[in-house]
Amino acid sequence: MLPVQGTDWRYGEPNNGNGYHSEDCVEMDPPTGNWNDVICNLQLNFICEISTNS
Ligand SMILES: [Ca+2]
Repeated sequence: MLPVQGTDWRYGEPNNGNGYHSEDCVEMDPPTGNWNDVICNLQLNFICEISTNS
């Protein structure tokens, strides 16, 4: 597995819950795919790792 290279945060993110709570996980916002830091006990869909060689 390769480390994350680059970022694509939504405007204003990561905001760590604006100081109200800790946000140590990340979701992707459809349809842009921009990132948002979120609390880690949310049940969300997942993405799978794919090869870039195909
Ligand atoms: Ca956030």
